[in-house]
Amino acid sequence: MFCLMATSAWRLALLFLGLSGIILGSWADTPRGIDLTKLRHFPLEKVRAADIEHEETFTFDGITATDLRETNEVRLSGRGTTGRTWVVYLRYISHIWKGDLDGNGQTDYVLYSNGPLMNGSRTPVFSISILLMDQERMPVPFLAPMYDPPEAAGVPNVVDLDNDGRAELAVSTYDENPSDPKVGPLCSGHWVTQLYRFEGMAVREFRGRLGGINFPLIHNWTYRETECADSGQPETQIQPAQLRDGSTDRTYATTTLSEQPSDGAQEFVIAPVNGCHEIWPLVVVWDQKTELTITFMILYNDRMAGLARSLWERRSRLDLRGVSPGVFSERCNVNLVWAR
Ligand SMILES: [Ca+2]
Ligand SMILES: [Ca+2]
Repeated sequence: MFCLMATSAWRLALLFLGLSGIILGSWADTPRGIDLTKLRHFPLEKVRAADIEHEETFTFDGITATDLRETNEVRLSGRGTTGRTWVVYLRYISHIWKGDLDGNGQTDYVLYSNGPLMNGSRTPVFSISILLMDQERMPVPFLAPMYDPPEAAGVPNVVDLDNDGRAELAVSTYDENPSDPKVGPLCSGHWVTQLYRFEGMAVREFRGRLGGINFPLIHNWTYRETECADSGQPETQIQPAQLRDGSTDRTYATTTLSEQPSDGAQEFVIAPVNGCHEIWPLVVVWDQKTELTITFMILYNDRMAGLARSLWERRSRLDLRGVSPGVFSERCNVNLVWAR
């Protein structure tokens, strides 16, 4: 689903474009069918609306954010009310917002970043990283790649559509599965907007009608009459929209690493489970007795591979949450790995 997974497919697509001489647009010039700025927003308080600069340390609410220049990452660290420490590693932070998303009385954090995905014109170039804080002030993470840029005024994706004081998160994704049969390949597709709720220290997809909108909201787009001609006859077979499983509220499978991870590898090779032999985790929680370590996907450093080696050496149990089949067989996208 993510473009990291589809490098080869994109090479083929670019080759096709090069050969055909067609110049197509991208997600930026296709209608999404929903304007997030018009929705009822959940009020968030701004903590910071500027990059954390190289080697800077920034403290808020007892949490310390440090830019680690050598490894191109930002480390957040804090301590729960029981004295247990927690550490979060992520690539970059451009904005920090806070608010009680789930209504449990504890302030949660919404971090906006560039990346971590790249590579291909379908790639969501931003991401929203959420730390839900439990009653002991320990964080539970959630990462959603985003097409929407951060805004100084607020986070348009964090909404309260039913006005109950609890937030929902609207996440839009883009595909090129044909939705218009009368144009050629890469000339049509879908925008899908899925809605998530924060419940029980997890993220659960909501399906149904809320705030006058049916979710998931699927909007077909096509380049017919612009870049792509109407052929007047069926060219392609319509395919369903890609729906993403972004939920983290239940464990889909439990497994272990089955191979010693290689240097720099972002994927985990696991004992096969539910058709997955390799996984790309967006976030890994390593739940140890004295410390909780959370690693968001970071490209171009060895953080995830080093973590995988530690999990391999300890034969840690891995709970997989939010599992979607990958573009290629047996390699799955996993929203959250909880390792013990
Ligand atoms: Ca909360
Ligand atoms: Ca709500």
